[in-house]
Amino acid sequence: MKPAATVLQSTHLSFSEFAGQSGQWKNSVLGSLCFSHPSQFAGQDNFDHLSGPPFIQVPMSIIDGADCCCEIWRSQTALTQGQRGALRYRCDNETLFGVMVMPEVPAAPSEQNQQTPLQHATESAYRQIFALLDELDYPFVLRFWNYMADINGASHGLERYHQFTLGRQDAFLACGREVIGKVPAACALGYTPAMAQNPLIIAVLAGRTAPLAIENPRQMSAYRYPLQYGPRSPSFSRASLVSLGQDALLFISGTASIVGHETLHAKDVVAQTRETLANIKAVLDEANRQSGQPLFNLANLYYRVYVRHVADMLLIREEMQRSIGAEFKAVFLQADICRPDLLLEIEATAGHSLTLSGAGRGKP
Ligand code: 3EB
Repeated sequence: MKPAATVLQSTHLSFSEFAGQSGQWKNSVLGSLCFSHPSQFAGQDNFDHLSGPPFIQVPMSIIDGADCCCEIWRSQTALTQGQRGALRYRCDNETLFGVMVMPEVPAAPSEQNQQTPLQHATESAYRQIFALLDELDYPFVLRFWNYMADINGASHGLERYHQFTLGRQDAFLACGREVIGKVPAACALGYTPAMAQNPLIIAVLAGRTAPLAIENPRQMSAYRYPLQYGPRSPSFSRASLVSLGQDALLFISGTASIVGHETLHAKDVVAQTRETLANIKAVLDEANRQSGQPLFNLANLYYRVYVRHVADMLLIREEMQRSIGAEFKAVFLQADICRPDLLLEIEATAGHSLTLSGAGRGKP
């Protein structure tokens, strides 16, 4: 039998359950992502932003799975923490979790080479993250999470998501990172401008053992997307398969109704859901093939579903039940997807070490 103790665990709790944990429990937290309508973050000041575990607050409303807005990564071993500018992190011997909140401010005149504020914020954030990973020797990114305001908007003649992919790839190249092949799993979503500064919000999980970058045979690799999707191809893989101790963790990137490089089923949310799940299934098959064991299936994933139109949620959930089975663990959030014709995007995590508290139904 596998020992119960694991290196890295993920737990899903409500914000108040999280805040109410003991100091000792919080000391074991590497970092977390909390999703909530901005008004719900108010009054959560009992959370010590400076000395507590690094976490990001993503201003997206929960549509379903309401008790489960925080994804919390914990470690079994001793942690250290630190800060470099706006980048906060905690790490154990194997993994580092970092968070960064970057306001969009125009580039200083001296360094201004016609970068838009979002492009500049993105390149700067990614350069700082890579510098920290190099300095502390966590060379391999397992997963990036990216959230920005108004992702479908445009300025300076460029869609904002494309400004982001431009700044991101420039930072990858400047920091000697590969932009083809061995690229990290990621997601990139939009939130409704809600806060004073509407910053770019990034979380990163990095490690010391190279993950396997998984691609999807049904989809063109995103890093090979043609120019019509922006001046730079997005630097992410479809999933990363990570070995930590005896555990296998799978991070499935944001996945949508894209086959080849084209969006399918514009305006048909049920068909987009079915296609998205077919893509996730293909990624799982690929992960199982590459790990040589049937470790992963649709029923043992933890899903985060980003829904453009709140009213579509029930149809999406019904279609997920048809494809996965009646029982699955998911949180549904309202978010904007990077292509205007995409109505949803689904990401998922799987791993033997995952502690899943049932999409909010169970207590920790
Ligand atoms: C897609 O497949 C949908 O730019 O980091 C999914 C996951 C998407 C990650 C990213 C974008 C990103 O192209 C969009």
